[in-house]
Amino acid sequence: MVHHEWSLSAGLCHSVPSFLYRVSLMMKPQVVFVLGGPGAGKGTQCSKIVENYNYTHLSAGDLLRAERAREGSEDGQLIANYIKEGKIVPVEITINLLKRAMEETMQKDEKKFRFLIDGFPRNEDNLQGWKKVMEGKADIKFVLFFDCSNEVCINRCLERGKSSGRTDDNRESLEKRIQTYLQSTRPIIELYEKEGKVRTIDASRSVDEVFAEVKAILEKEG
Ligand code: UP5
Ligand code: MG
Repeated sequence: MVHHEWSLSAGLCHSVPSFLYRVSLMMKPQVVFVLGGPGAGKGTQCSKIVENYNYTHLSAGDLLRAERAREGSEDGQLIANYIKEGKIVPVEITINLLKRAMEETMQKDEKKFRFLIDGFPRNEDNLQGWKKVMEGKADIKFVLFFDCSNEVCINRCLERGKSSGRTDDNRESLEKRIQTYLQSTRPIIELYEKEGKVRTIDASRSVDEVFAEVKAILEKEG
């Protein structure tokens, strides 16, 4: 009897389950983590990706700087201190900002479910915080890793510091940012490397040369 009912509806609604399956996949955020040293070009390349592909760029650093500037923010002072010292803000703050930004984006337009999460996760605390809040709720497609020497990173940030107004684009903060990157962020990239999830790009070349490689990776990954 049960079998009979099932076979009747199976013929009738043949396309419904696959449609629902597609919708459920569409609704789940698809995430690319974008990592690399300070000034490696994460933000620059993410902007170019957004111009050419259907991705939303969320820079954890930009979200933290906006929260730092927000009047009435309880975390503003803490964020300011951490950024200047090149230290990584406790994940409870960052993950809430990221989650809210993702939700707001998808509420406005449900087709915007692809995200470039730039500058996160930077350490073990970030990784655990992501897992606690987002595991099962978003898929990590891969990690784009912009690889370049510390020297190139420092020079780019010092150059930008002439006009950026960023409190951490000075030699003293940069030394600390580089140390944090080497000690805390590289091990996270290595963890993803072991899972076969890292796509490494030589970020020391020109913006256009780097982007050509980014494009090749995105076309391949689909
Ligand atoms: N430039 C870019 N590409 C170039 C190229 N190929 N050739 C020549 N020049 C190039 O680029 C940096 C500069 O280089 C620009 O002037 C650009 O024109 C030029 P950009 O694209 O801005 O590089 P990006 O990698 O984004 O550098 P950024 O300084 O943003 O990297 P950081 O990772 O240091 O900064 P972020 O904003 O992510 O974080 C800042 C701080 O916030 C952290 O140190 C930390 O304190 C805090 N933070 C957290 O605590 N938690 C987080 O999750 C995120 C941040
Ligand atoms: Mg940036």
